[in-house]
Amino acid sequence: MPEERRRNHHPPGSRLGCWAGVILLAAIAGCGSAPTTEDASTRTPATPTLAVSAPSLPPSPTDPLALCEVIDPEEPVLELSIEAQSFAFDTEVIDGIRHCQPFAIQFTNLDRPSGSITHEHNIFIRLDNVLGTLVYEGETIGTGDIRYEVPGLPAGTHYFYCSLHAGVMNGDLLVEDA
Ligand SMILES: [Cu+2]
Repeated sequence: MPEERRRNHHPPGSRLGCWAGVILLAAIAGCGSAPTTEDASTRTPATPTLAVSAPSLPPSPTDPLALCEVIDPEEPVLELSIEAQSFAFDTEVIDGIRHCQPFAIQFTNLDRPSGSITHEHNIFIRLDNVLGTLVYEGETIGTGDIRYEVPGLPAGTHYFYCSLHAGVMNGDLLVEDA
């Protein structure tokens, strides 16, 4: 019997709560809509400013490597080799690569651990110069060697470097026109 009374007691209470909630929601919605409309109308004068600034933005950059995506699958991969020793590459210029020709770099790191400065090296490549788009990140290795397989790059003078010692390990990567 006590349980029956409890069961009877609850429904009216919760129904009342429900109605109170609906009324409250309606009140919030009613209050909320007015300022929103005002906001929209006050914001309207700002729109021309946005329209003016939009054309000054640089055009959306296209993927520089997309240019070389359609290549002859028979195109031979150019094999190159580079050594690193005493925190220097054995060349300051990589050349002989043709426009969009994929190439491979057999990279040998002859430096050995000494002190706290890392002896590990890698080869990164950026289009055009040190500030250009990063188009290749070769895996960092300690003493030993690794083969980097680089996709074709558009013709131009690009920039290669070791990301860990960029100030002293860098050079030009030349890709010829045809
Ligand atoms: Cu390095």
